[in-house]
Amino acid sequence: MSATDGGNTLNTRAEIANAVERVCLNTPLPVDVHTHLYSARFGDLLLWGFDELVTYHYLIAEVCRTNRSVSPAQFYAMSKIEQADHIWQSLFIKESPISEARRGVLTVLESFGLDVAGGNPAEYREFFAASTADEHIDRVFEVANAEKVVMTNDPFDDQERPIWESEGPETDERFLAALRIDPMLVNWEGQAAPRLAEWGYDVSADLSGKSTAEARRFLVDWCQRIDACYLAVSLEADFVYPADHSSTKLIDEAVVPACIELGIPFAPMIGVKRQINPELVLAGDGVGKCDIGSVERLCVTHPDCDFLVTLLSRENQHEFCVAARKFPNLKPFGCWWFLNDPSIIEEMTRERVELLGLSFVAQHSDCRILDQLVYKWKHSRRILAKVLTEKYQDIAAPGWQLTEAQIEADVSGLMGGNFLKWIGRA
Ligand code: HDL
Ligand code: ZN
Repeated sequence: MSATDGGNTLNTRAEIANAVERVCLNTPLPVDVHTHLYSARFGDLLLWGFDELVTYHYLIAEVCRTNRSVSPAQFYAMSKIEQADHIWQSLFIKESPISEARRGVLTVLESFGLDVAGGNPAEYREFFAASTADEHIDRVFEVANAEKVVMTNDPFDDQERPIWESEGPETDERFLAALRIDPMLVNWEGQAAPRLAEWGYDVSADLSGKSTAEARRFLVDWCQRIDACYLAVSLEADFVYPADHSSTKLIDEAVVPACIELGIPFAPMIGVKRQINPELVLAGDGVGKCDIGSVERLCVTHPDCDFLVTLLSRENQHEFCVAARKFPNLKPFGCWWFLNDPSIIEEMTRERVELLGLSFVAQHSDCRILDQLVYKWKHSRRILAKVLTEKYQDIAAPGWQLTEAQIEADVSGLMGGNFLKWIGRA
């Protein structure tokens, strides 16, 4: 796209700033590339509403450190409503709800036109109770100005698997599928091999015989069953590739060949330290710096496979950008989990633009609760606007001519449009 395509040139710093903010706040979100949301047909796997929003595991971690009069065990023994009331009192009423996860709840309530100052959970519960899941999905996608989200679909989940087996691919076009295979690469012997054998795949715990060919067949079968747009796994901070470990053999002989055969990216998400505090259950995971060399070796060993990668540690981000400069088949995405905070989103987005231009996916929400789609993107859009205003003003200074249409194309790409083009689903 040339500088003069698509309308009037933006001539001043103020015109650029206004245009960038307008575009970032109003461009439809083409796709949120990683969420834990589900379409309505998955029933109670889709979480939404006040009590789910307030008992998000990020807030469970915060309440367990803020109000130690209730132990994690006592908290988890409560009902969902008791948990929500406890968090609301501890984290919103008794002290300022100033953390990002608490601020997000306020943004959601305001976005639905609810009385934030009133702080009345009964009113909030009444609002959500008045809608069906289908109605609320429509509302959230409209308020968030979102077009699509990618789900996290786990064939090892006994509640989710039968729905795919009986009903086939997703019919709600707003929900794309991604196959999530943690047990295969994290616990092949104890978890994945027995299940695949149970499902009729000729595999063994020691990966002998046809095991990797059969593991590949399982992946192809499921990616076709759910029409997966990528194949994902969360790997711990100590993940190493290659290694004398079943994960290397499975990546080389099953995962990568399946991705190449299907024409979809492999999406390793690396850096979690699982259950550093088991008492916190889902809120008990931590973060660790991973070996960027393993990412580099994956990309150089498999040049015909595309890698959609996110790393959990802030300390990995600069070397991650440098690695992405070296490997066209490596696309960084999002500010994942503990990085999804304004100060770090700004730092990461700035260094990614400076080193990668527009060839990355700026953000994903990681939403577990449908309503979070509203706040996670509302917050990120503003930060994207702040960074891009500066960067566009920097290139306009020596005389480069900018139009709003060009900025719209850039922003839509950064918000997931370039991922959809990359996988041929734009
Ligand atoms: O493994 C993942 O996909 C992570 O995003 C975890 O689900 C984590 O618990 C989370 O929700 N992070 O935001
Ligand atoms: Zn996630």
